[in-house]
Amino acid sequence: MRHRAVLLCALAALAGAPLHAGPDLAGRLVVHGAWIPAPPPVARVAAGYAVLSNTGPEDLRLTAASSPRARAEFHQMRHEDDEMRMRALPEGIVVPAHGTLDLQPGAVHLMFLDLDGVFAAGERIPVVLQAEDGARLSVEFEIRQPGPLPAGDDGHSGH
Ligand SMILES: [Cu+2]
Repeated sequence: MRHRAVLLCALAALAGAPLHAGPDLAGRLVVHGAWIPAPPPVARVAAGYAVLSNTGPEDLRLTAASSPRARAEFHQMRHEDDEMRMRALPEGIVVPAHGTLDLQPGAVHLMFLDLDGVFAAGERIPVVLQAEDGARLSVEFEIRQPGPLPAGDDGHSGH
């Protein structure tokens, strides 16, 4: 009995540990409402949105994101020549000191590429965000059905 309790404690400690050793971003970065609009089953890409809050006194640059379920890149949508275009941000994104950065449609977002399997509504996709100093934070993006389709656009999706 006693051994079992000790083992459970050890497992619980492991489960709470960051995915990788190294400094932790917890306490400097808070992530709220991380979600992914459920992509069509055949899609190979999906976008992730969230509100990132920097609780610290210095700007925080995030330079990388990773997930076991996809390749992840920071992207930006921008209006160019009357078209919305998306470009990768290899230099990363900056969450201002004591401020927030919204990853949202039409703006900066997290792009998931080469999806591993279907991203189905209800699933939670683990993601590790990494700052330029190497500190990391593990978060989960919940896959949700996007808002209702415009009226008249649901003719082919019923079953
Ligand atoms: Cu993108």
